[in-house]
Amino acid sequence: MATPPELRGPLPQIEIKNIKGWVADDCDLSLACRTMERKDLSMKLLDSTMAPNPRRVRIFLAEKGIEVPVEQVDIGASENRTAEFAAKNPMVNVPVLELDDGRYLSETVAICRYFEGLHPNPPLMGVDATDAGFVEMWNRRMEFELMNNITGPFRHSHGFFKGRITQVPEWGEACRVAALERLAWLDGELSDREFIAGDRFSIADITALCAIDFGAVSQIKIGPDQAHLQRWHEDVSTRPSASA
Ligand SMILES: N[C@@H](CCC(=O)N[C@@H](CS)C(=O)NCC(=O)O)C(=O)O
Repeated sequence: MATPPELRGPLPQIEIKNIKGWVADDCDLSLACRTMERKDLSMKLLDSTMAPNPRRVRIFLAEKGIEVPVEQVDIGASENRTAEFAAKNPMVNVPVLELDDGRYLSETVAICRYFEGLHPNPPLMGVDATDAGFVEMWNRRMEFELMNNITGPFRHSHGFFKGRITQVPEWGEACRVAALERLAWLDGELSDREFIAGDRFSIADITALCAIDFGAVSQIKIGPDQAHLQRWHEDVSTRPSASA
């Protein structure tokens, strides 16, 4: 077999040392030495099946058909609050993506943004600059207005967070009231479009779904009169990714 042009000529003087995750099959400076092969993919998602934010990443990956090795972090046993975990993410929360180069990427949207860049299809964060702007707007609303208010009562009243954060039960109850108001508002928004950010499923739907499903732990639910929100919830819940 002929040697491809880019591989002809003098062999480069390269020293192979400690390139994390990459090893050469054969280091006798033959052709094979120039073709490095991935041996120990170290990318890993630090996950918790108990929690809504890691679920956002799992659904995002499932929508794109990306498989990433997953490691469960037992947040119930405070495994995320050890010095070892804090060295990976000083915010001591999941999800965290361990990259192949050994760095740790945290924050749900940052992780999703990374995968959107690597695997643009199907687009979940907008198809052009305008669309990306609207998807971002809706995703932030779903985070700030829905996720934060829906998780508020749990964070501020439940034993899980005792000793983890300063709990202010009155604030948790104010969040409950706000969460119910936001559900009513979202029901109206969904009266004239299929998905949260328009006519295409996006990260904003993922955030809203994970927030609303987590509401069950605090008895925050879509109201029986909120037909548009119910229709949307049924649609997005029946997508195969919802079980990720
Ligand atoms: N802003 C972060 C929030 C992550 C977060 O709140 N993670 C929760 C689970 S949903 C967590 O790890 N909680 C455990 C704890 O606080 O001890 C993100 O978007 O990823």
